[in-house]
Amino acid sequence: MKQFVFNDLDRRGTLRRIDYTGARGARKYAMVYLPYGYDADPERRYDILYLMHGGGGNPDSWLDACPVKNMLDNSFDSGEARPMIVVFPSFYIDGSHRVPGIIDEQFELDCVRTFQEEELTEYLLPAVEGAVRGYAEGTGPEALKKARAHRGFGGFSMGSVNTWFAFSLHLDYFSVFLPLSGDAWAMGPLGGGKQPEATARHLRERAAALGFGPGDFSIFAATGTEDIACPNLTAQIEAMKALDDFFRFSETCGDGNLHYLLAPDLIHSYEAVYQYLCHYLPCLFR
Ligand code: FER
Repeated sequence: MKQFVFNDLDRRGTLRRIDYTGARGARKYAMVYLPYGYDADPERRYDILYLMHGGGGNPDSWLDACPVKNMLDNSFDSGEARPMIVVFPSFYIDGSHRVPGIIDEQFELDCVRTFQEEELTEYLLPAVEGAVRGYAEGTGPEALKKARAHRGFGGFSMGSVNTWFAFSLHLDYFSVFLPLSGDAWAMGPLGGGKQPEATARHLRERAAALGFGPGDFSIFAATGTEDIACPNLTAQIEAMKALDDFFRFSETCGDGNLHYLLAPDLIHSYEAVYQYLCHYLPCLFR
C-alpha cells in the first residue's frame, strides 16, 4: 500500500451540512463532501459513498481525525479516482445516545441496528439525495434502488459493523462496500470473529434472499496487522473466501467481488483507515 501524505492544492472540494429528521423524530445532520467542480456543471451526476464513523463518534469524526478531505481532493485532482460525493452521517439515534470513551458493545449494536433498520434508507438517503446530485432520479424507494450501482457504504470500526449490516439488509440500495477494521455483528458483538462460518453463511443467505448474486456487489475490506479488529475481520474474511460459489476473492481490484487489504503494522485508528480508503478509491464504482 502506497502511503498518502498531505498535499495542499487549490482545487478543493467543499463541505456542506445537511440537517434532516431521522427515525423516531430525531434531529440529525450529515456532513457532505462535494468534489471540486460540483457547482460548475449543474448537469453532472456523481457516485455517492456513505462513510460511517466509529464508536463514540459523530458526523465530523472522520473529517476531524485525519486528512480524509485532503486525500479525496488529491485523489480526484490527480485523476487517480473519479470524483464522487462522500457523505458522513451518524448511526446514533440522536446526539444524546452517543457515549464517548469506552464502548458498551450491546448498546453500540442496538444503535447500529436501529440506524440500519429504521433510518438509513427511509430518512438519510432521501434527505441527502434530494439535496445533492447523485444518480437517483427521485427520493422514493424505487428511484433510490435504481441507482444502487452508484452508491456505496463504508465505515471504520463500528462504522464497519454498520457496513456489514448495510450489505445484509440493503443490497437493493448499495452495490459497493468498504468495511474498514470491523467485523459483522449479525451473530452478536464481535460475531464475525467468534462465529466466522455462521457469519459468512448469514451474509450469503441474506444477499441471496434479496435476489442478488456474485456479480451484483463489490466488497473492499481492510485492516492493519496491529489493529484490535484484525483477528475478528480476518477470521470472517477467511470464512467468506471458503464460500467461493458466492464470494469471489481477488487481489485485483477489477476482478472478483471480495478484496482484503491487510496493512503491515497499522493500528485501530482513522489515520490508518483513511489510507485504506485512499488505496481502494480508484477501484470503486468501476
Ligand atoms: C471489531 C469491530 C468493532 C472490534 C472492535 C470494534 C475488537 C469496535 C471498537 C470500538 O468502537 O471501540 O472487530 O474488534
